[in-house]
Amino acid sequence: MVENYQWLPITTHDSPPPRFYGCGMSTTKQLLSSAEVARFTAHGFLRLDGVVPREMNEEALTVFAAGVVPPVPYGTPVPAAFPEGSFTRRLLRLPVVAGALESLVGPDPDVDHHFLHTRMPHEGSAQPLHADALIDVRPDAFDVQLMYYPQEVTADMGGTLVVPGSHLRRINESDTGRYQNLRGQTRLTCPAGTVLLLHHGIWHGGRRNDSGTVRHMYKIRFNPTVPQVRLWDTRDLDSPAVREELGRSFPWYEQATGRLEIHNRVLLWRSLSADPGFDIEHWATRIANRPAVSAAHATLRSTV
Ligand SMILES: O=C(O)CCC(=O)C(=O)O
Repeated sequence: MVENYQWLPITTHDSPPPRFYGCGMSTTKQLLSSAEVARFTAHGFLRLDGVVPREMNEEALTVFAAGVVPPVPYGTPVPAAFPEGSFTRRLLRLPVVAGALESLVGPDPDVDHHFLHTRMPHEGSAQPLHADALIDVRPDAFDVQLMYYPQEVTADMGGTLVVPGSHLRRINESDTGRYQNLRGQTRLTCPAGTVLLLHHGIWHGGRRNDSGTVRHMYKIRFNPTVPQVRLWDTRDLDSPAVREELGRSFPWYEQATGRLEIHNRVLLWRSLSADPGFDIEHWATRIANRPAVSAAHATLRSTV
């Protein structure tokens, strides 16, 4: 049975040529480029392949075998949630992880919650498609969910299904569960030590594990504590690659309604890049044009 209607395999479609950081790793925080943040803004996630060193993956698998992670109260700052020296603190300090996270959610985010997701061998069922938590209409802020895979995830291990470009279509948690397959959905296969960073609104779900191996994924949700404005390396802000990423369509988008996704993306990019005039095909500019309202404001201002 073919589960996915992938238009391209996840490894080439969802990220530029995978970035492998396993050996010879720099100790300097590696901020994302504008093109990478634009890609995240369009896709709703960013993939960092094999960025966690082998020894840490082995350590994680030992810790995760117990099946639980210590509870963290909602909204706890990272240093209080994960003490110095703990596995999670070291994971978050890896330069590529730290840089990507800071680029999206800023320095010193709070931990919303964390959870160890385990899919048992031959478990017989998949998780319905969902977005985490309540419907969320914030236009200029988002949480980031980190998903960490300590082991190689092969096609039969029930890797996380993600619907690229779904994060700005506002839905309520599990109401998407009735959708079985969407064109362009991707089911993760990845090398050990892979990290995904996802917009909180992304539609996703754990798939059925048909293998004989337990499959772990450790998820941490982060809340920003600063405005999410130009937090990345903005040197390439005017590069054509940025506009190219932001104009991307996805196979499941409807001919007309799909434009709303790009419109909402434009609004998010205006906020992230502090560029209130940014647009694609004049869509956001046209429907924000209200001369009567502007004239009324001008009159009001001139009379006070
Ligand atoms: O197990 C997975 O791959 C995904 C689980 C998940 O993200 C969830 O339950 O929200």
